[in-house]
Amino acid sequence: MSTQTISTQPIAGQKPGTSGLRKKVGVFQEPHYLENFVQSIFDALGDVKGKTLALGGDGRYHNRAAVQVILKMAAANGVGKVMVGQGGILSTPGTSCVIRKHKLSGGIILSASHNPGGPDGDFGIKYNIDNGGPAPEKVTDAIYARSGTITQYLISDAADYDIDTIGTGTLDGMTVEVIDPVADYSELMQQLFDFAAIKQWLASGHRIRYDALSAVGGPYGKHIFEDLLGTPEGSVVNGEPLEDFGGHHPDPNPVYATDLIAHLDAANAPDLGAASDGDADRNMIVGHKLVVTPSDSLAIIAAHATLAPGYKQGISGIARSMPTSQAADVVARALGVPCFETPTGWKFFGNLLDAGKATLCGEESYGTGSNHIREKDGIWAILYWLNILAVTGKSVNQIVTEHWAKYGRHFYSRHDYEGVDTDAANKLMDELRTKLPQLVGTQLAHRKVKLADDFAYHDPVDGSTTQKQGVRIIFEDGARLIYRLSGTGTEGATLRVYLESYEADAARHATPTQEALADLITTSRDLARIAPLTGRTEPTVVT
Ligand code: G16
Repeated sequence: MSTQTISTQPIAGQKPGTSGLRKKVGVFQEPHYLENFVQSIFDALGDVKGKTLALGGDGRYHNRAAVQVILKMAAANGVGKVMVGQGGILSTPGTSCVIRKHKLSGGIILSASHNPGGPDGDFGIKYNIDNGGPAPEKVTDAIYARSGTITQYLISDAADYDIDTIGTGTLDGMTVEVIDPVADYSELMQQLFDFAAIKQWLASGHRIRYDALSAVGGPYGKHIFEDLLGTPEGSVVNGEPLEDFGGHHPDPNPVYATDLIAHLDAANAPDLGAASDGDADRNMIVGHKLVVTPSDSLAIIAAHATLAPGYKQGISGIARSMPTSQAADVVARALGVPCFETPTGWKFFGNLLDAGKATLCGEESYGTGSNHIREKDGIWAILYWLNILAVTGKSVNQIVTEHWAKYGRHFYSRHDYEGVDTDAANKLMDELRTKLPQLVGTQLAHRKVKLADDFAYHDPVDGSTTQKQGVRIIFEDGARLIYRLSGTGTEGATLRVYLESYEADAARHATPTQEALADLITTSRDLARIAPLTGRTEPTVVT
Protein backbone atom coordinates (compact mmCIF):
# COMPACT_ATOMS: atom_id res chain seq x y z
CA MET A 1 0.00 0.00 0.00
CA SER A 2 1.29 3.43 -0.84
CA THR A 3 0.20 6.99 -1.40
CA GLN A 4 -0.37 7.96 -5.01
CA THR A 5 0.07 11.57 -6.08
CA ILE A 6 -2.32 12.19 -8.96
CA SER A 7 -1.93 15.21 -11.24
CA THR A 8 -5.14 17.10 -11.87
CA GLN A 9 -6.36 20.52 -12.91
CA PRO A 10 -9.11 22.79 -11.61
CA ILE A 11 -12.67 21.89 -12.60
CA ALA A 12 -14.99 24.86 -12.98
CA GLY A 13 -18.12 25.21 -10.88
CA GLN A 14 -17.13 23.55 -7.60
CA LYS A 15 -18.71 26.34 -5.58
CA PRO A 16 -20.72 25.07 -2.60
CA GLY A 17 -24.32 26.37 -2.56
CA THR A 18 -26.78 26.79 0.31
CA SER A 19 -25.65 23.44 1.68
CA GLY A 20 -22.54 21.94 0.10
CA LEU A 21 -21.70 21.01 -3.48
CA ARG A 22 -24.64 19.44 -5.35
CA LYS A 23 -24.49 18.18 -8.92
CA LYS A 24 -25.89 15.42 -11.06
CA VAL A 25 -24.44 11.97 -10.24
CA GLY A 26 -22.85 11.88 -13.70
CA VAL A 27 -20.87 15.02 -12.91
CA PHE A 28 -19.53 13.50 -9.68
CA GLN A 29 -18.54 10.39 -11.67
CA GLU A 30 -16.39 12.38 -14.09
CA PRO A 31 -12.64 11.77 -13.67
CA HIS A 32 -11.14 13.66 -10.70
CA TYR A 33 -14.40 15.52 -9.90
CA LEU A 34 -14.98 14.11 -6.41
CA GLU A 35 -11.25 13.80 -5.72
CA ASN A 36 -10.54 17.44 -6.59
CA PHE A 37 -13.24 18.64 -4.22
CA VAL A 38 -12.19 16.34 -1.37
CA GLN A 39 -8.55 17.40 -1.73
CA SER A 40 -9.71 21.03 -1.77
CA ILE A 41 -11.48 20.40 1.55
CA PHE A 42 -8.32 18.90 3.08
CA ASP A 43 -6.11 21.67 1.67
CA ALA A 44 -8.46 24.44 2.81
CA LEU A 45 -8.58 22.97 6.32
CA GLY A 46 -4.80 23.12 6.51
CA ASP A 47 -3.33 20.40 8.63
CA VAL A 48 -5.57 17.33 8.79
CA LYS A 49 -2.72 15.09 9.94
CA GLY A 50 -3.69 13.01 12.96
CA LYS A 51 -7.21 14.48 13.09
CA THR A 52 -10.39 12.41 13.48
CA LEU A 53 -13.30 12.91 11.07
CA ALA A 54 -16.81 11.50 10.69
CA LEU A 55 -17.94 10.16 7.32
CA GLY A 56 -21.26 8.95 5.99
CA GLY A 57 -24.17 9.80 3.78
CA ASP A 58 -27.82 9.32 2.98
CA GLY A 59 -27.28 6.06 1.07
CA ARG A 60 -28.14 7.47 -2.33
CA TYR A 61 -26.58 6.19 -5.55
CA HIS A 62 -22.77 6.72 -5.56
CA ASN A 63 -22.66 6.91 -1.73
CA ARG A 64 -20.70 3.69 -1.23
CA ALA A 65 -18.23 4.41 -4.04
CA ALA A 66 -17.61 7.92 -2.74
CA VAL A 67 -17.04 6.65 0.82
CA GLN A 68 -14.23 4.38 -0.44
CA VAL A 69 -12.57 7.23 -2.37
CA ILE A 70 -12.75 9.55 0.64
CA LEU A 71 -11.39 6.91 3.05
CA LYS A 72 -8.39 6.34 0.74
CA MET A 73 -7.81 10.06 0.29
CA ALA A 74 -8.10 10.67 4.04
CA ALA A 75 -5.49 7.98 4.67
CA ALA A 76 -3.14 9.45 2.04
CA ASN A 77 -3.53 12.93 3.53
CA GLY A 78 -2.51 11.68 6.98
CA VAL A 79 -5.91 11.83 8.71
CA GLY A 80 -5.55 9.90 11.98
CA LYS A 81 -8.96 8.27 12.17
CA VAL A 82 -12.30 8.21 10.37
CA MET A 83 -15.53 7.17 12.08
CA VAL A 84 -17.74 5.91 9.27
CA GLY A 85 -21.38 4.90 9.51
CA GLN A 86 -22.05 1.19 8.82
CA GLY A 87 -22.76 0.72 5.12
CA GLY A 88 -21.73 4.34 4.59
CA ILE A 89 -24.98 5.44 6.25
CA LEU A 90 -25.19 8.47 8.53
CA SER A 91 -27.98 11.03 8.54
CA THR A 92 -27.00 14.69 8.56
CA PRO A 93 -28.22 15.17 12.17
CA GLY A 94 -26.62 11.82 13.06
CA THR A 95 -23.26 13.05 11.76
CA SER A 96 -23.56 16.32 13.67
CA CYS A 97 -24.29 14.30 16.81
CA VAL A 98 -21.26 12.01 16.29
CA ILE A 99 -18.93 14.99 15.67
CA ARG A 100 -20.06 16.69 18.88
CA LYS A 101 -20.22 13.64 21.12
CA HIS A 102 -16.79 12.34 20.14
CA LYS A 103 -15.25 15.83 19.85
CA LEU A 104 -14.12 15.24 16.27
CA SER A 105 -12.39 17.82 14.08
CA GLY A 106 -15.27 17.67 11.59
CA GLY A 107 -17.03 15.41 9.15
CA ILE A 108 -17.86 14.82 5.52
CA ILE A 109 -21.52 14.20 4.65
CA LEU A 110 -22.53 12.73 1.31
CA SER A 111 -26.00 13.93 0.45
CA ALA A 112 -27.99 16.04 -1.94
CA SER A 113 -30.63 16.21 0.76
CA HIS A 114 -34.17 16.55 -0.63
CA ASN A 115 -33.04 16.32 -4.27
CA PRO A 116 -33.96 13.06 -6.08
CA GLY A 117 -31.38 10.25 -6.19
CA GLY A 118 -30.44 7.34 -8.47
CA PRO A 119 -28.04 7.22 -11.43
CA ASP A 120 -29.83 10.15 -13.10
CA GLY A 121 -30.43 12.01 -9.86
CA ASP A 122 -28.29 14.28 -7.74
CA PHE A 123 -25.31 13.71 -5.49
CA GLY A 124 -23.74 16.05 -2.99
CA ILE A 125 -20.94 16.53 -0.49
CA LYS A 126 -20.60 18.93 2.41
CA TYR A 127 -18.13 19.53 5.19
CA ASN A 128 -19.15 20.09 8.80
CA ILE A 129 -16.82 21.70 11.31
CA ASP A 130 -15.95 20.75 14.87
CA ASN A 131 -19.13 22.22 16.38
CA GLY A 132 -21.03 19.68 14.27
CA GLY A 133 -22.52 22.33 11.99
CA PRO A 134 -22.17 23.18 8.30
CA ALA A 135 -18.92 24.90 7.43
CA PRO A 136 -19.38 28.67 7.57
CA GLU A 137 -18.89 30.76 4.44
CA LYS A 138 -15.25 31.57 5.14
CA VAL A 139 -14.50 27.83 5.05
CA THR A 140 -16.64 27.07 1.96
CA ASP A 141 -15.08 30.09 0.22
CA ALA A 142 -11.60 28.72 1.00
CA ILE A 143 -12.57 25.27 -0.35
CA TYR A 144 -13.89 26.85 -3.54
CA ALA A 145 -10.78 29.01 -3.93
CA ARG A 146 -8.60 25.94 -3.56
CA SER A 147 -10.65 24.05 -6.16
CA GLY A 148 -9.64 26.77 -8.61
CA THR A 149 -5.89 26.28 -8.16
CA ILE A 150 -5.56 22.56 -7.41
CA THR A 151 -2.84 20.67 -9.31
CA GLN A 152 -2.73 17.30 -7.52
CA TYR A 153 -4.45 15.07 -5.01
CA LEU A 154 -3.32 12.24 -2.77
CA ILE A 155 -4.97 8.83 -2.62
CA SER A 156 -3.97 5.48 -1.20
CA ASP A 157 -3.89 2.49 -3.53
CA ALA A 158 -5.23 0.26 -0.73
CA ALA A 159 -8.10 -2.14 -1.42
CA ASP A 160 -11.66 -1.10 -0.54
CA TYR A 161 -12.35 -1.11 3.21
CA ASP A 162 -15.16 -3.31 4.64
CA ILE A 163 -17.64 -0.65 5.75
CA ASP A 164 -20.41 -3.15 6.51
CA THR A 165 -18.94 -4.72 9.64
CA ILE A 166 -18.99 -2.72 12.87
CA GLY A 167 -15.55 -2.52 14.45
CA THR A 168 -12.14 -0.87 14.23
CA GLY A 169 -9.32 -1.55 11.77
CA THR A 170 -6.76 0.27 9.67
CA LEU A 171 -6.50 1.44 6.10
CA ASP A 172 -2.98 2.31 4.97
CA GLY A 173 -2.02 3.41 8.51
CA MET A 174 -5.24 5.31 9.24
CA THR A 175 -7.67 4.01 11.88
CA VAL A 176 -11.16 3.33 10.59
CA GLU A 177 -14.02 2.75 13.02
CA VAL A 178 -17.26 1.52 11.48
CA ILE A 179 -20.03 2.67 13.83
CA ASP A 180 -23.73 1.96 14.31
CA PRO A 181 -25.21 5.06 12.65
CA VAL A 182 -28.16 5.22 15.05
CA ALA A 183 -26.65 4.52 18.50
CA ASP A 184 -25.24 7.93 19.55
CA TYR A 185 -28.20 9.76 18.07
CA SER A 186 -30.88 7.69 19.76
CA GLU A 187 -29.08 8.04 23.10
CA LEU A 188 -29.22 11.85 22.71
CA MET A 189 -32.94 11.78 21.84
CA GLN A 190 -33.67 9.84 25.01
CA GLN A 191 -32.01 12.58 27.04
CA LEU A 192 -34.11 15.32 25.43
CA PHE A 193 -37.61 13.86 25.33
CA ASP A 194 -40.04 12.18 27.70
CA PHE A 195 -39.90 8.70 26.22
CA ALA A 196 -41.98 7.27 29.09
CA ALA A 197 -44.85 9.69 28.43
CA ILE A 198 -44.74 9.10 24.67
CA LYS A 199 -44.65 5.34 25.21
CA GLN A 200 -47.70 5.53 27.45
CA TRP A 201 -49.56 7.74 24.95
CA LEU A 202 -48.85 5.22 22.20
CA ALA A 203 -49.79 2.27 24.43
CA SER A 204 -53.18 3.90 25.07
CA GLY A 205 -54.06 3.44 21.41
CA HIS A 206 -52.63 6.46 19.65
CA ARG A 207 -51.04 5.78 16.27
CA ILE A 208 -48.39 7.42 14.12
CA ARG A 209 -47.31 7.01 10.51
CA TYR A 210 -43.73 7.99 9.76
CA ASP A 211 -42.80 7.91 6.07
CA ALA A 212 -39.03 7.78 5.61
CA LEU A 213 -39.47 8.06 1.82
CA SER A 214 -36.92 5.21 1.38
CA ALA A 215 -34.19 7.55 2.57
CA VAL A 216 -31.79 7.59 5.50
CA GLY A 217 -34.39 8.36 8.20
CA GLY A 218 -35.67 4.76 8.02
CA PRO A 219 -33.17 3.06 10.34
CA TYR A 220 -33.42 5.94 12.83
CA GLY A 221 -37.22 5.87 12.78
CA LYS A 222 -37.39 2.08 13.09
CA HIS A 223 -35.11 2.00 16.09
CA ILE A 224 -36.60 5.00 17.89
CA PHE A 225 -40.30 4.70 17.08
CA GLU A 226 -40.67 0.93 16.81
CA ASP A 227 -37.94 -0.54 19.07
CA LEU A 228 -37.77 2.11 21.80
CA LEU A 229 -41.27 3.60 21.82
CA GLY A 230 -43.14 0.47 20.84
CA THR A 231 -45.18 1.72 17.90
CA PRO A 232 -46.62 -1.30 16.07
CA GLU A 233 -44.59 -2.62 13.17
CA GLY A 234 -45.67 -0.75 10.08
CA SER A 235 -45.78 2.66 11.77
CA VAL A 236 -42.57 3.33 9.88
CA VAL A 237 -43.13 3.03 6.14
CA ASN A 238 -40.55 3.14 3.34
CA GLY A 239 -38.01 2.49 6.09
CA GLU A 240 -35.20 0.93 4.02
CA PRO A 241 -32.73 3.45 2.54
CA LEU A 242 -32.60 2.77 -1.20
CA GLU A 243 -30.09 4.13 -3.71
CA ASP A 244 -32.86 5.74 -5.77
CA PHE A 245 -35.19 6.34 -2.78
CA GLY A 246 -37.52 3.81 -4.41
CA GLY A 247 -38.37 6.49 -6.95
CA HIS A 248 -39.66 8.81 -4.21
CA HIS A 249 -38.84 12.48 -4.37
CA PRO A 250 -37.28 12.61 -0.91
CA ASP A 251 -38.73 15.99 0.01
CA PRO A 252 -41.20 15.90 2.88
CA ASN A 253 -43.80 18.35 1.65
CA PRO A 254 -47.47 17.90 0.71
CA VAL A 255 -46.66 17.88 -3.01
CA TYR A 256 -44.23 14.95 -2.89
CA ALA A 257 -45.32 12.99 0.21
CA THR A 258 -48.75 12.32 -1.29
CA ASP A 259 -49.20 8.84 0.17
CA LEU A 260 -48.71 10.17 3.70
CA ILE A 261 -51.15 13.00 3.06
CA ALA A 262 -53.75 10.51 1.77
CA HIS A 263 -53.41 8.42 4.95
CA LEU A 264 -53.82 11.47 7.16
CA ASP A 265 -56.83 12.64 5.14
CA ALA A 266 -58.58 9.29 5.62
CA ALA A 267 -61.38 8.75 8.12
CA ASN A 268 -59.34 6.39 10.31
CA ALA A 269 -56.21 8.55 10.12
CA PRO A 270 -53.32 8.01 12.56
CA ASP A 271 -52.93 10.69 15.26
CA LEU A 272 -49.70 12.03 13.77
CA GLY A 273 -48.24 11.82 10.29
CA ALA A 274 -44.63 12.69 9.65
CA ALA A 275 -41.97 12.45 6.99
CA SER A 276 -38.31 13.35 6.61
CA ASP A 277 -36.07 13.95 3.61
CA GLY A 278 -33.08 12.25 1.95
CA ASP A 279 -30.64 12.94 4.79
CA ALA A 280 -33.33 13.15 7.51
CA ASP A 281 -32.73 16.75 8.51
CA ARG A 282 -36.04 18.07 7.16
CA ASN A 283 -39.44 17.13 8.57
CA MET A 284 -43.11 17.53 7.85
CA ILE A 285 -45.79 17.21 10.53
CA VAL A 286 -49.31 16.29 9.47
CA GLY A 287 -52.59 16.18 11.39
CA HIS A 288 -56.00 15.06 10.14
CA LYS A 289 -56.46 16.91 6.82
CA LEU A 290 -53.98 19.45 8.08
CA VAL A 291 -50.33 19.99 7.12
CA VAL A 292 -48.53 22.03 9.75
CA THR A 293 -46.44 24.68 8.00
CA PRO A 294 -42.79 24.53 9.08
CA SER A 295 -43.05 28.13 10.27
CA ASP A 296 -46.00 27.25 12.50
CA SER A 297 -44.22 24.13 13.70
CA LEU A 298 -41.30 26.21 14.95
CA ALA A 299 -43.65 28.64 16.72
CA ILE A 300 -45.68 25.82 18.28
CA ILE A 301 -42.60 23.97 19.51
CA ALA A 302 -41.32 27.23 21.00
CA ALA A 303 -44.64 27.90 22.74
CA HIS A 304 -44.58 24.40 24.27
CA ALA A 305 -40.81 24.11 24.64
CA THR A 306 -40.67 23.42 28.35
CA LEU A 307 -42.84 20.28 28.03
CA ALA A 308 -39.78 18.35 26.84
CA PRO A 309 -37.32 17.44 29.63
CA GLY A 310 -34.27 18.65 27.68
CA TYR A 311 -35.77 22.14 27.44
CA LYS A 312 -37.54 22.42 30.78
CA GLN A 313 -35.32 25.37 31.78
CA GLY A 314 -36.82 27.39 28.91
CA ILE A 315 -35.27 28.75 25.76
CA SER A 316 -32.78 31.60 25.40
CA GLY A 317 -34.04 32.72 22.00
CA ILE A 318 -35.36 31.64 18.63
CA ALA A 319 -33.72 32.03 15.24
CA ARG A 320 -35.47 31.73 11.90
CA SER A 321 -34.38 32.26 8.32
CA MET A 322 -35.61 35.51 6.79
CA PRO A 323 -38.24 33.94 4.47
CA THR A 324 -39.70 31.87 7.36
CA SER A 325 -42.96 33.37 8.64
CA GLN A 326 -43.08 35.65 11.64
CA ALA A 327 -45.16 33.21 13.69
CA ALA A 328 -42.11 32.46 15.86
CA ASP A 329 -41.50 36.19 16.44
CA VAL A 330 -44.91 36.49 18.11
CA VAL A 331 -44.14 33.58 20.45
CA ALA A 332 -40.67 34.99 21.20
CA ARG A 333 -42.25 38.33 22.19
CA ALA A 334 -44.71 36.55 24.47
CA LEU A 335 -41.87 34.56 26.08
CA GLY A 336 -39.69 37.65 26.41
CA VAL A 337 -36.81 36.14 24.41
CA PRO A 338 -35.12 37.48 21.26
CA CYS A 339 -35.97 36.24 17.77
CA PHE A 340 -33.10 36.41 15.26
CA GLU A 341 -33.59 36.65 11.50
CA THR A 342 -30.83 35.04 9.42
CA PRO A 343 -30.28 34.33 5.72
CA THR A 344 -31.45 30.99 4.30
CA GLY A 345 -29.01 28.22 5.21
CA TRP A 346 -28.60 26.35 8.48
CA LYS A 347 -24.94 27.47 8.66
CA PHE A 348 -26.11 30.92 9.74
CA PHE A 349 -27.56 29.54 12.97
CA GLY A 350 -24.25 28.07 14.15
CA ASN A 351 -22.82 31.20 15.77
CA LEU A 352 -26.11 32.02 17.55
CA LEU A 353 -26.34 28.47 18.92
CA ASP A 354 -22.67 28.37 19.95
CA ALA A 355 -23.03 31.74 21.73
CA GLY A 356 -26.14 30.54 23.58
CA LYS A 357 -28.26 33.30 22.01
CA ALA A 358 -30.77 30.91 20.45
CA THR A 359 -32.05 27.51 21.57
CA LEU A 360 -34.54 26.76 18.78
CA CYS A 361 -34.09 27.40 15.05
CA GLY A 362 -36.32 26.89 12.06
CA GLU A 363 -36.73 27.42 8.37
CA GLU A 364 -39.73 27.48 6.07
CA SER A 365 -38.06 24.74 3.99
CA TYR A 366 -39.22 22.07 6.45
CA GLY A 367 -36.26 22.49 8.79
CA THR A 368 -36.50 22.63 12.58
CA GLY A 369 -33.84 22.07 15.21
CA SER A 370 -32.16 23.20 18.41
CA ASN A 371 -28.89 23.56 20.20
CA HIS A 372 -28.69 19.77 20.79
CA ILE A 373 -26.68 19.52 17.55
CA ARG A 374 -25.78 22.01 14.82
CA GLU A 375 -28.06 20.79 12.01
CA LYS A 376 -31.78 20.77 11.51
CA ASP A 377 -33.20 17.50 12.66
CA GLY A 378 -36.21 15.63 11.27
CA ILE A 379 -36.60 12.87 13.88
CA TRP A 380 -36.02 15.38 16.68
CA ALA A 381 -38.92 17.53 15.42
CA ILE A 382 -41.23 14.51 15.22
CA LEU A 383 -40.26 13.51 18.77
CA TYR A 384 -40.94 17.06 19.98
CA TRP A 385 -44.44 16.88 18.52
CA LEU A 386 -45.00 13.44 20.06
CA ASN A 387 -43.83 14.80 23.41
CA ILE A 388 -46.28 17.72 23.12
CA LEU A 389 -49.18 15.43 22.13
CA ALA A 390 -48.40 12.94 24.89
CA VAL A 391 -48.12 15.53 27.66
CA THR A 392 -51.08 17.72 26.63
CA GLY A 393 -53.36 14.90 25.50
CA LYS A 394 -54.45 17.13 22.61
CA SER A 395 -54.58 16.32 18.90
CA VAL A 396 -52.33 17.94 16.26
CA ASN A 397 -55.32 19.89 14.93
CA GLN A 398 -56.27 21.13 18.39
CA ILE A 399 -52.70 22.24 19.14
CA VAL A 400 -52.54 24.17 15.86
CA THR A 401 -55.95 25.86 16.00
CA GLU A 402 -55.51 26.81 19.65
CA HIS A 403 -52.12 28.27 18.78
CA TRP A 404 -53.64 30.41 16.02
CA ALA A 405 -56.46 31.51 18.34
CA LYS A 406 -53.93 32.67 20.93
CA TYR A 407 -51.24 34.24 18.72
CA GLY A 408 -53.04 34.87 15.42
CA ARG A 409 -52.45 32.98 12.19
CA HIS A 410 -49.66 33.71 9.74
CA PHE A 411 -51.00 32.48 6.40
CA TYR A 412 -47.97 31.27 4.51
CA SER A 413 -47.09 29.74 1.16
CA ARG A 414 -44.05 29.28 -1.04
CA HIS A 415 -44.36 29.30 -4.82
CA ASP A 416 -41.43 27.72 -6.66
CA TYR A 417 -40.71 28.28 -10.32
CA GLU A 418 -38.24 25.46 -11.01
CA GLY A 419 -35.86 24.98 -13.93
CA VAL A 420 -36.13 28.59 -15.08
CA ASP A 421 -33.52 29.90 -17.51
CA THR A 422 -30.66 31.22 -15.33
CA ASP A 423 -30.21 34.49 -17.24
CA ALA A 424 -33.95 35.19 -17.09
CA ALA A 425 -34.00 34.53 -13.34
CA ASN A 426 -31.02 36.82 -12.74
CA LYS A 427 -32.61 39.54 -14.86
CA LEU A 428 -35.84 39.22 -12.85
CA MET A 429 -33.97 39.64 -9.56
CA ASP A 430 -31.95 42.59 -10.94
CA GLU A 431 -35.10 44.32 -12.16
CA LEU A 432 -36.72 43.85 -8.77
CA ARG A 433 -33.71 45.28 -6.98
CA THR A 434 -33.84 48.39 -9.17
CA LYS A 435 -37.51 48.89 -8.33
CA LEU A 436 -37.02 48.69 -4.57
CA PRO A 437 -36.25 52.36 -3.80
CA GLN A 438 -39.51 53.52 -5.45
CA LEU A 439 -41.74 51.00 -3.68
CA VAL A 440 -41.78 52.35 -0.13
CA GLY A 441 -45.01 54.22 0.59
CA THR A 442 -46.83 52.88 -2.50
CA GLN A 443 -49.98 50.71 -2.43
CA LEU A 444 -49.61 47.10 -3.52
CA ALA A 445 -52.01 44.20 -2.93
CA HIS A 446 -54.34 46.58 -1.05
CA ARG A 447 -51.58 47.34 1.39
CA LYS A 448 -49.02 50.09 1.92
CA VAL A 449 -45.34 49.15 1.47
CA LYS A 450 -43.37 49.88 4.64
CA LEU A 451 -39.97 48.53 3.64
CA ALA A 452 -38.45 47.21 0.43
CA ASP A 453 -34.84 45.99 0.42
CA ASP A 454 -32.41 43.22 -0.39
CA PHE A 455 -31.85 41.46 2.92
CA ALA A 456 -28.39 41.83 4.45
CA TYR A 457 -27.42 39.95 7.60
CA HIS A 458 -25.10 41.28 10.25
CA ASP A 459 -23.99 38.37 12.40
CA PRO A 460 -24.23 39.60 16.00
CA VAL A 461 -21.59 37.11 17.12
CA ASP A 462 -18.69 37.45 14.68
CA GLY A 463 -19.64 40.82 13.15
CA SER A 464 -19.60 39.50 9.56
CA THR A 465 -22.05 40.81 6.98
CA THR A 466 -23.76 38.75 4.25
CA GLN A 467 -25.41 40.76 1.46
CA LYS A 468 -28.10 40.10 -1.16
CA GLN A 469 -29.98 37.36 0.69
CA GLY A 470 -33.40 37.95 -0.84
CA VAL A 471 -35.61 40.79 -1.97
CA ARG A 472 -38.24 41.54 0.66
CA ILE A 473 -41.27 43.76 0.50
CA ILE A 474 -42.81 44.30 3.88
CA PHE A 475 -46.24 45.91 4.25
CA GLU A 476 -47.56 48.09 7.05
CA ASP A 477 -49.92 45.33 8.23
CA GLY A 478 -46.98 42.90 8.60
CA ALA A 479 -47.63 40.99 5.35
CA ARG A 480 -44.51 40.09 3.37
CA LEU A 481 -43.55 39.21 -0.17
CA ILE A 482 -40.08 37.73 -0.61
CA TYR A 483 -38.13 36.66 -3.67
CA ARG A 484 -34.90 34.73 -3.84
CA LEU A 485 -33.13 32.22 -6.05
CA SER A 486 -32.56 28.76 -4.61
CA GLY A 487 -29.01 27.73 -3.77
CA THR A 488 -29.65 23.98 -3.83
CA GLY A 489 -30.93 23.21 -7.33
CA THR A 490 -28.85 21.53 -10.02
CA GLU A 491 -30.75 22.50 -13.19
CA GLY A 492 -31.18 26.11 -14.32
CA ALA A 493 -32.51 28.43 -11.63
CA THR A 494 -35.36 28.04 -9.16
CA LEU A 495 -37.19 31.22 -8.26
CA ARG A 496 -38.77 31.04 -4.83
CA VAL A 497 -41.58 33.44 -3.96
CA TYR A 498 -42.59 33.48 -0.29
CA LEU A 499 -45.98 34.90 0.66
CA GLU A 500 -47.18 35.73 4.14
CA SER A 501 -50.05 37.63 5.73
CA TYR A 502 -51.20 37.89 9.33
CA GLU A 503 -54.76 37.35 10.53
CA ALA A 504 -55.65 38.00 14.16
CA ASP A 505 -59.36 37.17 13.82
CA ALA A 506 -59.96 33.50 14.64
CA ALA A 507 -63.20 33.55 12.65
CA ARG A 508 -61.08 33.80 9.51
CA HIS A 509 -58.42 31.23 10.42
CA ALA A 510 -60.09 28.41 8.48
CA THR A 511 -59.79 30.26 5.14
CA PRO A 512 -57.85 28.14 2.62
CA THR A 513 -54.28 29.43 2.44
CA GLN A 514 -54.14 30.25 -1.28
CA GLU A 515 -57.42 32.12 -0.96
CA ALA A 516 -56.17 34.13 2.02
CA LEU A 517 -53.05 35.05 0.04
CA ALA A 518 -54.77 35.63 -3.33
CA ASP A 519 -54.05 39.37 -3.62
CA LEU A 520 -50.41 38.89 -2.63
CA ILE A 521 -50.05 36.06 -5.16
CA THR A 522 -51.30 38.22 -8.03
CA THR A 523 -49.06 41.08 -6.96
CA SER A 524 -46.04 38.77 -6.67
CA ARG A 525 -46.42 37.79 -10.33
CA ASP A 526 -47.10 41.27 -11.68
CA LEU A 527 -44.44 43.07 -9.69
CA ALA A 528 -41.63 40.73 -10.70
CA ARG A 529 -42.96 40.33 -14.26
CA ILE A 530 -42.64 36.57 -13.80
CA ALA A 531 -44.55 35.52 -16.94
CA PRO A 532 -42.95 38.00 -19.38
CA LEU A 533 -39.44 37.26 -18.11
CA THR A 534 -39.58 33.52 -17.51
CA GLY A 535 -42.46 32.39 -19.70
CA ARG A 536 -44.09 30.81 -16.62
CA THR A 537 -47.67 31.67 -15.79
CA GLU A 538 -47.91 29.26 -12.84
CA PRO A 539 -45.38 27.98 -10.29
CA THR A 540 -44.19 24.37 -10.59
CA VAL A 541 -44.51 23.63 -6.87
CA VAL A 542 -46.76 25.29 -4.31
CA THR A 543 -46.28 24.43 -0.64
C1 G16 B 1 -30.69 23.42 2.55
C2 G16 B 1 -30.19 24.25 3.69
C3 G16 B 1 -31.35 24.96 4.32
C4 G16 B 1 -32.12 25.76 3.30
C5 G16 B 1 -32.54 24.86 2.17
C6 G16 B 1 -33.21 25.57 1.01
O1 G16 B 1 -31.51 22.42 3.04
O2 G16 B 1 -29.56 23.45 4.65
O3 G16 B 1 -30.84 25.76 5.33
O4 G16 B 1 -33.23 26.34 3.86
O5 G16 B 1 -31.41 24.21 1.65
O6 G16 B 1 -32.30 26.31 0.33
P1 G16 B 1 -32.62 26.96 -1.07
O7 G16 B 1 -33.88 27.76 -0.88
O8 G16 B 1 -31.42 27.80 -1.34
O9 G16 B 1 -32.84 25.86 -2.07
P2 G16 B 1 -31.21 20.92 2.70
O10 G16 B 1 -32.24 20.14 3.45
O11 G16 B 1 -31.37 20.85 1.19
O12 G16 B 1 -29.80 20.68 3.13
